[in-house]
Amino acid sequence: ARTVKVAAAQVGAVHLDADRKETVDRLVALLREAAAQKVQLVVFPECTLTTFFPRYLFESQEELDMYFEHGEDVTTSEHVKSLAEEARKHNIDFVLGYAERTTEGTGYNTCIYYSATEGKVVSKYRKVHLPGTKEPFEDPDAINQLEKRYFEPGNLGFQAFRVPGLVSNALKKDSAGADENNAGKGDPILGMLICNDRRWPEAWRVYSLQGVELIVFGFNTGSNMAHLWGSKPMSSEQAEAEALFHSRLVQQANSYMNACFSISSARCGFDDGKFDLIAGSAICNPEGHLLAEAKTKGDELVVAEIDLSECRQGKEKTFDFARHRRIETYGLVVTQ
Ligand code: CDT
Repeated sequence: ARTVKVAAAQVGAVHLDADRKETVDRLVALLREAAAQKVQLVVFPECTLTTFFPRYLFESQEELDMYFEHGEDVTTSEHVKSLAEEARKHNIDFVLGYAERTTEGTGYNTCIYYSATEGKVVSKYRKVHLPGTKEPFEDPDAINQLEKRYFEPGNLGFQAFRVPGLVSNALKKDSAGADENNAGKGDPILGMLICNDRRWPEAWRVYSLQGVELIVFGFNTGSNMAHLWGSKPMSSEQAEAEALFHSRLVQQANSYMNACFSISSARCGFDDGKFDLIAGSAICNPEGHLLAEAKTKGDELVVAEIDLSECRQGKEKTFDFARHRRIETYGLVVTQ
């Protein structure tokens, strides 16, 4: 068995004027709760440290920059430092989403994997699929989604990585490459996505071709994004149910089709008394079944024990990509 106890640390409302330290204190509280339950890996949402600011138009660069973390390593920044210290203390790994401003000044929607065993960030991912528009909607009632204005598409690709220290029986010699033939041996192979990426099968498949056993992602999904998605008019209850349905659908279907576990973590609730975000943080197995799901729209730890060896059936039998894929017929996917 390759057993790991994992959690989605769902984070409820974070308002525009939220104090960064108070927000991080909430994350530390979730991490402590995880420690009490002997969790080994905690996944925090997309842009966890602030409200989901791309819904606002900022004319001033200075004001916008307050929502970004500056520099190479977020875990050494003033506020996040305490989260990393807490993680080392309890020997818990974590994934954290945040808005990154590089030293060259580029903005990315980023997440990192922090390994408590290594005491450092072992992988970084920058969101590839940026939804929304560069210009705000003219309709004053529309909810903006200005990610294309504030971020560049991620430039790090979908790089699978090994995580040391998570499973006790991982043999060093088997931990060499993160690739299809090495799945199920050595340290676990992980991949990270961010929010809208979860709706793109290509992103999952590029990871599964590297033998990924667990894909993790955070999200901020509006419960009624009619302007963004051009969906037909429906009641706010129906719109929220539909958004939640699609969120579950893509997580469950892609976990099954790529023979991997997945953890999704929501930034949710009612931001600024106006913006409603769906919850539904969940842990899914490689057969596409949800093992645990959030029950609230607030701060909540969603926990499950997963056995990564359960990926083997899909990877070696049901799909066995090397044997059954027909790449000579897939050209259009990357040429158009
Ligand atoms: N953050 C993000 O990528 N959200 C998109 C849609 C916008 S809803 C705020 C999503 O795919 O959920």
